[in-house]
Amino acid sequence: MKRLCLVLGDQLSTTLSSLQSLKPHDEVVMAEVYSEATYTRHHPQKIALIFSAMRHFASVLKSEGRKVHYVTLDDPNNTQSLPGEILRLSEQTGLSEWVITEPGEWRLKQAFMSPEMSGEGINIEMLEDDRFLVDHNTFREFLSGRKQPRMEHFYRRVRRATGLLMDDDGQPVGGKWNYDHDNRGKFKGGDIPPPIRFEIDEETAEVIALVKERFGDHFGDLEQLNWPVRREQALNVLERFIQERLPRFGELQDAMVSGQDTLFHSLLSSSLNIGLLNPLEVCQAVEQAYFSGHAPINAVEGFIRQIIGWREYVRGVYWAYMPQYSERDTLETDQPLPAFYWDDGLTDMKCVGEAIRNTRENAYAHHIQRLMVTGNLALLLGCRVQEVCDWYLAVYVDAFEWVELPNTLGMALFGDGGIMASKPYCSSGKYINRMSNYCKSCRYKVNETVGDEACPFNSLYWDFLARHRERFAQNSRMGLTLKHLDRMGTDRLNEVRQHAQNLRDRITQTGSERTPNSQGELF
Ligand code: FAD
Ligand code: DLZ
Ligand code: SF4
Repeated sequence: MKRLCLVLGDQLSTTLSSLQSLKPHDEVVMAEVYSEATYTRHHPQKIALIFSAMRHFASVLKSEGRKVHYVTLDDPNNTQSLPGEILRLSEQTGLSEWVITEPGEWRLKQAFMSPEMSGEGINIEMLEDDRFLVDHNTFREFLSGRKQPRMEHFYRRVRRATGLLMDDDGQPVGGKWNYDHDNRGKFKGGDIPPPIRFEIDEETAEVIALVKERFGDHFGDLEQLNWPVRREQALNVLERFIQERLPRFGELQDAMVSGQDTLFHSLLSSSLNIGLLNPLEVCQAVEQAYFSGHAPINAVEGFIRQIIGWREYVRGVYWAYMPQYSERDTLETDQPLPAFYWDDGLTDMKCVGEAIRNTRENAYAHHIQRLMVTGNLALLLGCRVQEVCDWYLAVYVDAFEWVELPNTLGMALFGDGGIMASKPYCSSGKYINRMSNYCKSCRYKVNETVGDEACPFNSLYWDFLARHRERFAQNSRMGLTLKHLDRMGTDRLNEVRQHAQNLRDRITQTGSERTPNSQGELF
């Protein structure tokens, strides 16, 4: 019997399980729909990337002889939702048998498996997404019986299972599983290779115009689109990363530098997440750079750990704990996300302004900007978890809920109470000063805690610890930090907490941490 196969905007791999299962006469459906483009207010570059990559992928399938029903956003018959398009295309073609690779997000899986579909006589076979290295059952088996799951244990299993960076005798190459200790350098100079700039082809230019017209009011610039929309471009980014950036990737993985938005990072997340590249092929290419002597072990191991460790781990956590996971809020947050998250012009904090500018201009910020600048600040302020998660889902080109949610709710906000992180990733301005050159050109003084010139991270950090003292006292990894807090003394702590409270009030009332001048003006 002839079947239809729905391919989603982040399933652009010819090796996709659903595509592999098709017979020559089966047909493919791809649809640009408003409901996906607006379920959160995605950055315009993200929408343009997905639409352009979808259009290019449809051309690839057609060139291979596959019949593709491609529904554009402005098709007058478009129902503007994916379930709606399943029903419409079924009626149009007279076909009711569908095959879909499991979507990356829980909400969409629910929508496809809903009784409404079967009630309409639609039969959907859902296949596993085998572009990931670890399936749901294997991850649940890893979790079972563990009170405190740890990424490191999981990572070693995946190393063994894939054989990546493993000796013939089953030992890790170089003798150690993890070289993170060598990966905490500050940038002290040297050339930083610029990212590749892609030429905009006709297809992409058309999409950019469409997105500007329909979604131009979303946060984010769309002057350029430098994210790969075709597999060949993604392979090009991979090759350039290995040649130019990988050797220093490890050492400078956590560094931050003013005006340097990408440093030695790979810029591969969007290509991996929408399916232009496969994680195993990426890791094997990077592993080869170690064996050929091109890149050191700390860089190669550090990179491979991000992909077969963190990336697979967050996906496992997402599917093991959803849908309850998205409701978690261990630290009982109640503050609004500051207005400057949507407008970098509203803050004088250099580190925050840089991260948000990068986000606006490129739909990108590297990991430490996401975790230790914007994530850390939202954590210290006590911003409402759901609001913060929605921001991260909207603003990054690589954001899909399966990867964004555990990283934001779990890793950055400690909202899951310790599944993703054994202790909160919280810090004062000291950490940012150690890892960056931001503080040198910031209007705030990183060594001051109270007063108009004090770095806001400092008072907020101590206030955060004091606010959650009782809870953190249960966590053995927080012992030293709490000792520092206790050493502060009550009077000083009260003064610091009052300063933090004033800051929080000002941010809520004015959208900025700036102190108004004598005329009450902020800017
Ligand atoms: P590199 O630094 O070059 O790292 C290489 C690859 O490792 C990345 O491409 C990515 O595929 C993988 N990786 C690294 N860290 C992680 C991680 N923690 N989780 C999953 N994969 C990882 N990543 C996303 O892909 N989508 C998101 O929506 C996303 N949201 C995040 C939100 C927060 C609050 C934080 C702290 C991290 C988030 N990350 C997310 C993880 C990470 O920041 C990005 O994957 C990375 O910055 C992408 O840039 P890159 O490709 O240059 O990465
Ligand atoms: C992110 C996205 C956007 C913006 N638009 C579409 C679309 O029009 N059609 C489509 O099939 N997929 C789109 N996507 C990707 C989906 O949102 C993604 O497949 C789900 O979030 C599951 O990960
Ligand atoms: Fe950020 Fe504080 Fe440093 Fe300014 S002084 S850049 S606010 S850490």
